Amino acid sequence: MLVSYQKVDDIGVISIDNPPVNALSQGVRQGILDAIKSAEDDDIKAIVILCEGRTFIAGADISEFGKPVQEPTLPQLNTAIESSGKSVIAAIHGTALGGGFELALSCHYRCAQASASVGLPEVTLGLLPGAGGTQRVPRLIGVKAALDLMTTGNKAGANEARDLGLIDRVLKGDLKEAAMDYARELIAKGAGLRRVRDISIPATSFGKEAFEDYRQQLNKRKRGQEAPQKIVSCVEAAMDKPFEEGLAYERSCFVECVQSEQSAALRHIFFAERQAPKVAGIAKSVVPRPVQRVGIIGAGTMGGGIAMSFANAGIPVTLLDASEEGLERGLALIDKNYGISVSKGKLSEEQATEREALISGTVDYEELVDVDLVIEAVFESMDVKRQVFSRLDEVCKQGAILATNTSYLDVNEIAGSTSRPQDVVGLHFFSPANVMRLLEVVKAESTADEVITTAMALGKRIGKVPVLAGVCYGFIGNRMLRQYAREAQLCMIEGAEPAQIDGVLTNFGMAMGPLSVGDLAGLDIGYKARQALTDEQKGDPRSYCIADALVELGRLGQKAGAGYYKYDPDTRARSTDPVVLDVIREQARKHGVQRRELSDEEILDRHLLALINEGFRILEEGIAQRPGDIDVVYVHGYGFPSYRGGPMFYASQRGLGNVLGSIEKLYGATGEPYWAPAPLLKKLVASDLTLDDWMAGNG
Ligand code: T1G
Repeated sequence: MLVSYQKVDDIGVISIDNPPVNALSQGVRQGILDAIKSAEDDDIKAIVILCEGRTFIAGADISEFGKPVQEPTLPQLNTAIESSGKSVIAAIHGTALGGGFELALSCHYRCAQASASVGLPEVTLGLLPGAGGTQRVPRLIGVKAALDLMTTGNKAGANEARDLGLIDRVLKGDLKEAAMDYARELIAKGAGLRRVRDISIPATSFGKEAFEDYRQQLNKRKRGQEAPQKIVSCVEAAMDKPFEEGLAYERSCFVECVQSEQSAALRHIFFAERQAPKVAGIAKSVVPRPVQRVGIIGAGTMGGGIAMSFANAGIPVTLLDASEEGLERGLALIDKNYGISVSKGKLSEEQATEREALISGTVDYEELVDVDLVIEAVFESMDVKRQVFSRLDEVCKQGAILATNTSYLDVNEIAGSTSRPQDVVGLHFFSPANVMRLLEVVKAESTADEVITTAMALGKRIGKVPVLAGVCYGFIGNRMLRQYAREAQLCMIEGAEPAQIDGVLTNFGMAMGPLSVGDLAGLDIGYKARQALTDEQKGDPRSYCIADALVELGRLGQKAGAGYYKYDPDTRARSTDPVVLDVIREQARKHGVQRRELSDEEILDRHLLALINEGFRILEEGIAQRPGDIDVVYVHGYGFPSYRGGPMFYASQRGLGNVLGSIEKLYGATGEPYWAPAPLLKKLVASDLTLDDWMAGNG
């Protein structure tokens, strides 16, 4: 039964039971409406609405979007609740989000368990609160607080929500009992019907110029996104228009958002993130191994960041380094990072201390005998890694998982240096590892299903988005990045300046342009890696000659104050450097490249199509399970704009025929093998199939 109604003394109790998160499906909306009508006719004095299971309503049912709207709509339901002749009290536990919290706002009173939180995260789905949230919230807590709540999508804990005025009472003890007591209290004092819609917003509280300033801030904070700006307009309407007109305006803006490409993309990412950790072909009976203690080899930047990821999840970590000074340096960096989090207000002193205390250091492998998982994060050299793994093989207990953080080396070869290849897996974190959410879980030939299941569960437990990858050079993300980075180099030597290339990609929505990323990571990393390769392995010299020339000039990137750009020593602001333009022209001359004007469109297309073409190859080879996995990799590991859904979703929205045609043009113009269209792309276009068709087994 999705919704039940029962009379308890003089209180009607409406209980919702729609696992897993009590989403407001059509059946739930109808059930609540029917229950409200039943309660109207009962001789009761108040109505309590609460939910079974883990949480109060977590929002509209996102899976219904894109389908025909079925009545009663949520705004209709909320109007019925607010117009009720009986006081309606929302009793909140877990997370009351989106339409769930909007339903609570249409109630006359709201109470919540101290552990509960409330929020309007619609903006993270490219939407806006479309069931009265933009009209009721500013009436309850004022314009500025309402704008902050809705444009960030952040949750507010019960106490903060009460202090803001979003809820009236923080409950103690059992939810239902405490909510019933609160209802009786309201009845006893004749609290009556308190409709949020009747509250007016002081006209002087937020002027036109304040709204304009807020819009400017959003242009920076939420660059390129449509929904945040619409939220501002809806809140402005709450000030300027009568409630019903404000609701109607909100509804029209909401419908525009639901139909927008940005919202389709963000909803795709929402579900793709939750799909990614599910591994096809592994039986549900395979349960994760317990992981209570973790060891990490290598106290460098990556090892330290990984250690923090586990400590942040409350998992004790033993951090091992080859030398005392290496270990000290690593622990000092961890301490510094926690200090920064505290100074930024992201963590309290005690939280930071508690987490840091979970990380202990050692130079002795014998201290790893009891760990359930070890993650190696040493220098990217196969010899070094093989030595580390054979040592771990000697020391670690049976059943311990031995993981490598390598970003492109062959995990099969690493596994081969142990007597237990079934326990070896790749856990590829992204720098800074305590911040970036992506975790590539690399399954080698012998990796046991149980190890993969454990890695996926652990990835979620430490707040990452785990994605399964097969073994190849660069797995999913770095393999695609090589194609993308090549195009940046070729566009540069053919005629574009670094600022134009980075400008085109950041205007598209990338967090950073490819050349700025190079300067951030350090140009010497690629340079050193290339020294170990033959000319044949290095590929087209035009794709690295500029980088090599800059490194040989000592321009290693941000850390050297100069790379593709020069950096202000104080502000680290980036600016074009004529020296670099001379280097580019010199390398073009040296390699016989006739420079020309490149359009922004050409630059953008070449970068995106390079990612997409490689993505199709990765799918075809089974290196990634699904297109959505590739999208999650690029959004959470490489700064691809989530409101464009990732490279493969973008390709689908653009149309695979259009994508193929554009790639074929590049192939025709260059004759380069990497522009040969991926066979899977050609096959889908030839059969007029989409990637969804292919995933459904029709391709
Ligand atoms: N609709 C449908 N399914 C949902 C859902 C939703 N709103 N929220 C979660 N699920 C599914 C999810 O796909 C997964 O399914 C399972 O529930 C567990 O989720 C009119 C229009 C509530 C904090 O944005 O933030 O209301 O993979 O793995 O980590 O203004 O889910 O098990 O098959 O995330 O414990 C606004 C979205 C909607 C909240 C729980 N609401 N959800 O986190 O579990 S728009 C949201 C969450 C709206 C109104 C507008 C989280 C959670 P499966 P999970 P979790």
